[in-house]
Amino acid sequence: MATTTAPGAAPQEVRPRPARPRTFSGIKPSGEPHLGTYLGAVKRWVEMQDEYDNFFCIVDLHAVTVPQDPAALRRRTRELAAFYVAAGIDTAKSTILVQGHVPAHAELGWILNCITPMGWLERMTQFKDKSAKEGDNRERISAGLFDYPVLMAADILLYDARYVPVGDDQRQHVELTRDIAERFNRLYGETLVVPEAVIAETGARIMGLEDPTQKMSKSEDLPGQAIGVFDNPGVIRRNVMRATTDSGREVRFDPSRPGIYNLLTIYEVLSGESRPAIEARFEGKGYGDFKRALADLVLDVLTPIQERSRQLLTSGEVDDILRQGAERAAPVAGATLLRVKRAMGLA
Ligand code: ATP
Ligand code: LTN
Repeated sequence: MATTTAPGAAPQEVRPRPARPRTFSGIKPSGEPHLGTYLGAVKRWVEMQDEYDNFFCIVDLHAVTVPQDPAALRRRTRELAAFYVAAGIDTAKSTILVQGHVPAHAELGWILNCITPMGWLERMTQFKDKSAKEGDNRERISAGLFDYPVLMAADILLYDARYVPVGDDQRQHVELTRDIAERFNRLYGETLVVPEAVIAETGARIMGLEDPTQKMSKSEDLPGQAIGVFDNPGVIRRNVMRATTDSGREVRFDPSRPGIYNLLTIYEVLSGESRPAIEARFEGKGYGDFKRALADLVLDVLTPIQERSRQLLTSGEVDDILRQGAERAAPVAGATLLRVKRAMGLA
């Protein structure tokens, strides 16, 4: 770890200087994690983790911007942590933490609220989309949903993260984080590291299986839209076979055919094969053969992850990982918070 501060000790004012550049990213425990979250986020984290000093978060405080059942939230928080580990996040290289276990997130969130103009938040497309789903009814949309990107900025800035590996839908929130950090630094002097989004060229926007014009999402109402990473094999196979495709036959990467293009993209990211190699493999075969091969591939990847997740959850290992994660994260976050407070005259 980059800091020498012992867990529980008073945070020191020194800026933590990690030997490797920092990364920070997170996922909400608000629904079942799906293949889009895996391909757009977790798989990339696993691939990048050797080069960086990583903090991967389960952002429970973001989940409660919309109503959550308490028991389900508790269960999903543990399951998501188990999924991170089972998918390959190595706690020797990366810290896994629950956002709500480190109070500095909420505290810096409040402070940054006070330097973030309302106008910046009003331009966030995710807020516009999510509030449109509620009929733009201001009585039903929480202030937390509006304010959500400021808490995300606090998450990232607390760890002096240089890189934020996310899916394409989070690009605007990382840009906002940069604006907030720059504004803080202008107002109070160089204090915060200005981060950058890291977005893959392929797989950063996996589309739904039923409606391939919409992002695969856990808050979608269409039952076959997402492949849940914990779904059972029968459900996964059925949903892949039923995925919406056009009436063509050729298995080719053609962006004007969004259904088959999306399935091929999933195949590409999961297999690591090149597009020409994939097209050659399915030359002369129909959509049915391709879908069967895709379902096999998805199951080859997800089945061991599901088994390992189950072990981590039943053994209680995941709870130890999260306890240790909070202990490692708290001093790093605490040091940044203290720097911010000193700069503003709050400490
Ligand atoms: P919701 O749609 O309910 O807001 P979500 O399904 O987008 O949730 P998040 O927790 O918001 O899930 O996303 C976690 C990470 O996964 C983010 O980095 C996000 O960009 C990425 N991600 C989510 N969905 C996709 C997708 N369909 N394709 C690629 N990346 C995705
Ligand atoms: N807003 C993100 C989740 C998120 C996040 C973060 C991602 C919260 N804090 C910090 C990266 C870094 C989402 O909706 N997927």
